[in-house]
Amino acid sequence: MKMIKVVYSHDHVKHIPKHEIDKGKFIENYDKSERIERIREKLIVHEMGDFVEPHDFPISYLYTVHSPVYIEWLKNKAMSLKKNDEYFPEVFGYDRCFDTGTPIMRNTFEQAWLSAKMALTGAKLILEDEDFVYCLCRPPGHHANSLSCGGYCYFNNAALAAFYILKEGFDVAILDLDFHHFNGTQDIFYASNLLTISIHGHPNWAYPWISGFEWENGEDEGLGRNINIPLEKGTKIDEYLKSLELALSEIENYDPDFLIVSLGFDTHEDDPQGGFSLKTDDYESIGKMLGETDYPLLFIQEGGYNPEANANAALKFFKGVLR
Ligand code: SP5
Ligand code: ZN
Repeated sequence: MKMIKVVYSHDHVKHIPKHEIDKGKFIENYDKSERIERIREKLIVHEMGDFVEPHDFPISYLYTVHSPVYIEWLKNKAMSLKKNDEYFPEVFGYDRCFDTGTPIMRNTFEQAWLSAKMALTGAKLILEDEDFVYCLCRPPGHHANSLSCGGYCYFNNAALAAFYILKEGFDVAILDLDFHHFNGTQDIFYASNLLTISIHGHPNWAYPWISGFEWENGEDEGLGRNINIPLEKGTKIDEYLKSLELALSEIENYDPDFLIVSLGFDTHEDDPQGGFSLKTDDYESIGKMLGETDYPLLFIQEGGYNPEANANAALKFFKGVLR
């Protein structure tokens, strides 16, 4: 069996958001370390992962994507907290956050930066001639935009990787397969020529509700360079693969040097946050379709909230990719 390079740091387990507020009530936070740990164990047992630690990078890389106002706000807010504090940002204007699922703890800045470094390391490796690299990022990134956190995300890992690749003089596109619309990634590149595509639950019935509609096509230089493919509740693999085929044909027209795939297994039928009906075996066909493209692929982990389903889906997915 071929192996996939996996960027992973065990220190992600120190990111422990305890709660989130759902419909006005405190519930347990869904971003648990098990959702990554089960994937890691599965890849080890099946001898599919060649694991590497994230490298160190200057903190200045954060400023390629995020505004100094936001970076300073997050850093100062985190530093002001005590050991077991969990701060829920004010969503309406005062704080730099757009939902109630994204608490800040004393080490949040550090943990989000660690996750970002995994993505930057992946970008570095893919530029150094790897065909496929998988970054086991946690916390996830695709809901965070230049100015705010949200949806368990603090720094946009995929966008940071994209800027790293651009800076080296190469073209890149971003395809987002997390169940949720990539509102942060869309925002960051909305007026940019860089192609961004997302397949997700329709905002009429799925988080983040206010974005992800088909008519959000980009603006200025980026007009036509953002493509949203919102799908119905209970979407099954046939419909999903049709959408993926459409996305990949757009990417082929654009013809980037590299493709970043924001990967979330919350599209699985057993995911507690999703609403699609993809089965474990389906991920092999999804992986295969991606593996057959001509581009080096950089996979960035986003969501997926059923640890067991994540692990099973990831195994099938990478079997498909490596075929
Ligand atoms: C990275 C990522 O996947 N973030 C997703 C954040 C979604 N949070 C939504 C919370 C509100 C919906 N709660 C639905 C619970 C269904 N049991
Ligand atoms: Zn998601």
